[in-house]
Amino acid sequence: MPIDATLPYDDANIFARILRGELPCTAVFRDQWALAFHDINPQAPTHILVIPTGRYVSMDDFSARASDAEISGFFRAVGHVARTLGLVEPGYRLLANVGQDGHQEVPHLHIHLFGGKPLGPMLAR
Ligand code: DGP
Repeated sequence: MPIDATLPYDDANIFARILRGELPCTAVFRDQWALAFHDINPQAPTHILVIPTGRYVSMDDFSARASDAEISGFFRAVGHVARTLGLVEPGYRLLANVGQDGHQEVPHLHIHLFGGKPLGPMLAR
């Protein structure tokens, strides 16, 4: 079920539990600002989720409340992960779902990083 992105942060959400080490993930990168790990239900040969280490529901919440250091650290981590995984030369796609119409299912900001094959147009036509 998609979430309401205007609700307060829920510390019991699945990505909060992964950040605290209560649930496993297959991590590819972690620093002060971000954690990147393989999506449990990959939609492309490479499907990584990059999440901020701070408590933010969505991109809207993050852009409104995060510090400049958190924002720059997070987006530098996204770029670092893409470069490290060799996605830049063939190309890749970033996606962040927000709220009900965006069909966001986990209420902790996450950027999907897809690659490893030609991905086609962004939306079905
Ligand atoms: P979204 O619809 O943008 O909220 O996508 C949520 C994604 O999170 C979806 O692609 C599946 C992934 N996901 C959900 N639960 C887990 C989990 O426990 N572990 C991992 N690695 N990914 C998960």
